Amino acid sequence: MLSRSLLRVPAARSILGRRSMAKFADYDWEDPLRMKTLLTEEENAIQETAKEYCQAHLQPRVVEAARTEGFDPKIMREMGELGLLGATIKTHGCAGVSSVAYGLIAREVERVDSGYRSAMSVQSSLVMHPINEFGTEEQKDKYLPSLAKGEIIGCFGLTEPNHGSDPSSMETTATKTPHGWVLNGSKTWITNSPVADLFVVWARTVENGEKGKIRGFLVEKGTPGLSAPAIKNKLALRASITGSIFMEDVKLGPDALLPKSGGLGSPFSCLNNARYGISWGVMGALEDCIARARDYSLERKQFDRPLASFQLVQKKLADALTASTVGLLGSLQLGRLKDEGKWSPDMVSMMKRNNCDMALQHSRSLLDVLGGNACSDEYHIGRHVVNLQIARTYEGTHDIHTLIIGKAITGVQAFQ
Ligand code: TGC
Ligand code: FAD
Repeated sequence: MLSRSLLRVPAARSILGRRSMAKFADYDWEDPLRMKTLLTEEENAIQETAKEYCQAHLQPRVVEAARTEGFDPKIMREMGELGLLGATIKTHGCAGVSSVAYGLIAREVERVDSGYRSAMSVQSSLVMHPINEFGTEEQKDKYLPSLAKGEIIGCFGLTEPNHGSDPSSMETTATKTPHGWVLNGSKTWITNSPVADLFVVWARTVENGEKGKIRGFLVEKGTPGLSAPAIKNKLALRASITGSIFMEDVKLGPDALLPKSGGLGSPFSCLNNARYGISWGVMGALEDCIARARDYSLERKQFDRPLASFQLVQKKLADALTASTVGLLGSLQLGRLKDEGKWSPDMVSMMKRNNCDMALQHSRSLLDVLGGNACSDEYHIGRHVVNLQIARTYEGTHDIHTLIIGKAITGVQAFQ
């Protein structure tokens, strides 16, 4: 027994009294915990702009694009016109918005398809960010404005055929010569590479026969020795284009080096931003699955009742909506911390891992609601499910992020 009843405390009495008489707020299944009220006016407006574009211009294209593996590069120009590319950068014609606004853009793009979000986040976080962070003023002036407008497309080559989770063992080399650098090696599973005008390639430097640090290089399309064939017949992310990068004695001038890059921390700093964006994006894909499964369950009848009236269907919707609501609030808090400079990469790993896992688990469960129609691409959820398996894999697999978080908790490294 409490020695002093809570009800004797005047403030508590009045709170409890008010609560018992209160008229509750309406429950909005599209925003159950009123996340909109935590966003600034500007962030809400940016989300609305992104949503209008994505629903009017990307959604009508996506089924055909996924069927034919047909990525339309015009999409990058359209996104550029709206200021969706490199949106957090404050100079060179970029929008200079908050990290939260960047997350909201990723959420709206991936509500349509993870592949479109991939194309957008590679351009923004993995190409424009390293140029802005590690480049010279000349490199920034030369590339950032046209990347921001989507006039040129970029890609990011870190993964190699023999080294995915462990990029520190990469085999690609950049050998110093009297005239600059010579690149040799290959990269695989590279988003945008077959349509890229500009390649950000990570390579281990070799100077006077000695291996040095991993550094970033800017390679333009058409440079002799460079090729980037597409990887066809993918099972997922079919609306985005993915390829290899082959480099055979690719000769570059000294100005191809991103001079402020040095060590694995440089590509990882790009991944922090992209992983953060993915944590928002996959929640958009899950929200789309929830909306579609809900509509379907209200329309479709079995045993003379709408599917929505069955408890097992309601459980799937309730579990999925709880996961998307909690995941979005986690990403929002992470975004605020990022903007205040109070974040760490381990926090990003936590939200990337959790949200990808939740999105995959619950979209998979909602696919059941469609019954046999799950088999048809016109119902969209199946496309999200296969995409989300890869969102859980790229930018660090689920298990790699488990080990990053485990190391942050215990201080003990468990990678090898
Ligand atoms: P480790 O010894 O832990 O670290 C090496 C150096 O890097 C620094 N570092 C970071 N810096 C900034 N941000 C981070 N997140 C960082 N993580 C590590 C670290 O401080 C250290 O610096 P220094 O100065 O002491 O040398 O590295 P490790 O070799 O043991 O590797 C650790 C591990 C496994 C976590 C890491 O290699 C990893 O994250 N692997 C996953 C690889 C990955 O995420 N690849 C993504 C490829 S790009 C992609 O998938 C694009 S998909 C795009 C799309 O379509 O959306
Ligand atoms: P592996 O590293 O071989 O891992 C295989 C399995 O082993 C995984 O389950 C992994 O978790 C597990 N594993 C590995 N090491 C450990 C360990 N120490 N402990 C426990 N388990 C472990 N890369 C780029 O550089 N740029 C891009 O633009 C890009 N886009 C991509 C687009 C698509 C569509 C895809 C599919 C991939 C893309 N990637 C890109 C590559 C992606 O980042 C890698 O696939 C990913 O990092 C995993 O590497 P891997 O495929 O070599 O798997």
